[in-house]
Amino acid sequence: MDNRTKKGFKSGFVSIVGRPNVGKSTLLNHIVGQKIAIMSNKPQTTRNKITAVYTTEQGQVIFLDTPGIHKPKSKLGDYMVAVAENTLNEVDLVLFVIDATEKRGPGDEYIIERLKQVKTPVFLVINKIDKVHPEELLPIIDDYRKLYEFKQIIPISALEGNNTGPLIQAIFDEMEEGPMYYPPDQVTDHPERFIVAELIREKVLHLTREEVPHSIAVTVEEMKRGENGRTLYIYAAIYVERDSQKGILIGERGQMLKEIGRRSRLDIERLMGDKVYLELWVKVKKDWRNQERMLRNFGFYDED
Ligand SMILES: Nc1nc2c(ncn2[C@@H]2O[C@H](COP(=O)(O)OP(=O)(O)OP(=O)(O)O)[C@@H](O)[C@H]2O)c(=O)[nH]1
Ligand SMILES: [Mg+2]
Repeated sequence: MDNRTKKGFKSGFVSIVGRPNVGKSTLLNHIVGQKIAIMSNKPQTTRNKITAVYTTEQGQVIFLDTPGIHKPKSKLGDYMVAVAENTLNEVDLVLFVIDATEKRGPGDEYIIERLKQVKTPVFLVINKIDKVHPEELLPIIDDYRKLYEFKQIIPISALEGNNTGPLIQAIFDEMEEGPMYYPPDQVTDHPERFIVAELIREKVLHLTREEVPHSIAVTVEEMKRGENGRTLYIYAAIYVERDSQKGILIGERGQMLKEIGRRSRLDIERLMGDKVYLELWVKVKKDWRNQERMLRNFGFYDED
């Protein structure tokens, strides 16, 4: 029977919010079993709202992964935080993710203040429990419970999948009967070009340090199939803010760019199931993170 007409089919929207680097994107990818959102150990990895659709017999949950909420230092930062905060009102449930290994800080308190301003129910998801002793969890739970009336408090490891089954069940329990918004085989509504650009950006995040990861943007300039229909030709540009960063990305005798290209190609081939030919350029665009026109060019602000 078509689920769309099935009685008892549940659906809803769930936003995943929290400070940078707590594991929001890792959780999203784990739930849908596919890499939709890029991940790295650098804070502020996610820059846009990333949609992932999870469909089962029980229903359909649309997860929104959001940029980590932080004190913005650029127009891009302002945009990122606004994206995350704006979801709070639009969804049926919020997952507030914290890192069990990090002390509660002003960033968490700021988020809790925002949560108090909306009526949306909130689960506290304590992530990275694979890194702490179970005894360390109780004080964390006690501490947070005093600050806000969470509907549920669920410790998990998004990386290892510990306790994520009960989390998913608790999410479904919170959803009301509703329509199937997306076809059951669809996992995201982002265009392939966006995901390809993100996968390239992820490799740069993995291979560079300090300010470089924050200073780059990636655009796919062209994506076309070869005559045999099997090979995918992709031309992409990596934008940096300074000449010195361009030097870092190209590397000695071009080794760095070659490695970024190699790793990206493997990931893109896995995603597309086709052979990929990838050509990368590095371009300098001074201070692009503060230029509205450039931000628009790179696809930020698209939604408003
Ligand atoms: N040990 C451990 N590491 C984790 C877990 N979940 C995520 N991580 C790691 O934490 C880092 C950040 O993960 P992300 O998923 O990119 O974090 P995020 O919250 O999306 O970060 P932003 O997009 O920057 O806000 C990565 O190095 C992950 O591998 C977990 O359950 N256990
Ligand atoms: Mg993220």
